[in-house]
Amino acid sequence: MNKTTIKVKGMSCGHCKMTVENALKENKCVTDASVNLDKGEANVEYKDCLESVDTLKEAIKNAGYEAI
Ligand SMILES: [Cu+2]
Repeated sequence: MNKTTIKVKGMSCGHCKMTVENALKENKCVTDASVNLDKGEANVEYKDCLESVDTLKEAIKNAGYEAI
């Protein structure tokens, strides 16, 4: 299992947290996604089938937040 932490800008409440987590989990290679609102980070676990972490950043952007 692979893990990565992505900095996410623009999240402010539980709704944002859910939106970002669900956007990440829509990727079938993602096995777990949890957002830390205080740190402004998303911790993601994913399988080898994920082509690139950029795919996850794109999903966050499409959900309306900024991935760094
Ligand atoms: Cu919010």
